[in-house]
Amino acid sequence: MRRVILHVDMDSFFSAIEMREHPELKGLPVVVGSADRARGVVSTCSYEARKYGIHSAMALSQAYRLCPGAKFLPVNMELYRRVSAAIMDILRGYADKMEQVSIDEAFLDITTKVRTWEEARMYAERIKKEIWDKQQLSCSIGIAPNKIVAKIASDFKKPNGLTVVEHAKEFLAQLPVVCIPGVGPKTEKVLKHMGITRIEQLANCDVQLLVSRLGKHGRRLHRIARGIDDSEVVPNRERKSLSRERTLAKDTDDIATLERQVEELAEEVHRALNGFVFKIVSIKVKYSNFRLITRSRTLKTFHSDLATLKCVAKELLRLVDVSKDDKIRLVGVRVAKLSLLDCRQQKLIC
Ligand code: TTP
Ligand code: MG
Repeated sequence: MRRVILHVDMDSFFSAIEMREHPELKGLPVVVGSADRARGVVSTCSYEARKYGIHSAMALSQAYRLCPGAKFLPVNMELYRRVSAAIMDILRGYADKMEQVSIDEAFLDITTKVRTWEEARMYAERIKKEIWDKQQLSCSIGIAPNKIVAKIASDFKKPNGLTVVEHAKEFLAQLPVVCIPGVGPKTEKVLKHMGITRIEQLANCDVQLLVSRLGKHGRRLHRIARGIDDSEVVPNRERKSLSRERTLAKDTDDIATLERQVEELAEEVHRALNGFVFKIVSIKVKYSNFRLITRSRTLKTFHSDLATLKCVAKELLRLVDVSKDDKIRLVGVRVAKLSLLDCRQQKLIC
């Protein structure tokens, strides 16, 4: 067999934990969100609450209007992190390589653990059973020859799903383009204008046309649509840094332009962080004459928020000399000393 990648995503994670802790909530619409109901947002909600149209990131006030009878609970992050750590410990035991990508999801490379796709299915059943027996929580699992398809597959039959995909391209063909991680409303709209709503249409579209409308993102989508993704499962302890850089359309000495680029790159880096915290922020600048400099700052503590990343990156940019004779052709933003926090012990797990 080629690679066998398994993606696990816990079902309605925060609310499932609350329902386990408070069995009287079983079967009810449960909404977990910030304590402030007037201005807060929904972190997640039970599948019963989803029937009312409630979803993550919705204003709590709106959730309340949609279902006044729902049980509203504040976020108990310490508890969720503790449960998350216990689940990740279970998963680690099943994988050649494991990469935790958020509080409730992970990729496992199980290539050497199974010989057939049927064995892979049974392997996943064992994982689901152990998580249920030890934590009384359900999860959904996708198994596929690569990471992206495994992730799409875990979302295919939620909750408590198990989807094994042997032939990536065929599986993807009939799905809507929004099933691809990273296709948000903006990309969906562009694709719709091009007459593309299903992944099969994306796969059959001319790649140059996609690139002309969506830039690099278009090339990535075209590969995914054809079931291609070579990215490896990277064990967390091996992920040391993350960076994004961009060659500017035109060399510039305009600080506002450079700041805007740095902000956008910080946003990209932040999206890719996926639950990691960072301690070092750096920027990289290449001048028109290809001279390269970097500026770095080590923060006192670990941070996870975009505001800090943007702010430090822009401060570092201000340390860089820019003039008419010394224009800039490329900027980059990097974070390093990455980690995932285990709140159980308030210490780093990798
Ligand atoms: P998800 O896995 O996206 O959602 P979920 O586990 O609640 O539901 P699903 O069954 O669809 O997987 O996110 C995991 C947890 O992360 C979620 O329980 C709460 C938290 N979260 C937020 O706090 N805000 C958000 O906007 C999202 C999407 C998640
Ligand atoms: Mg989940």
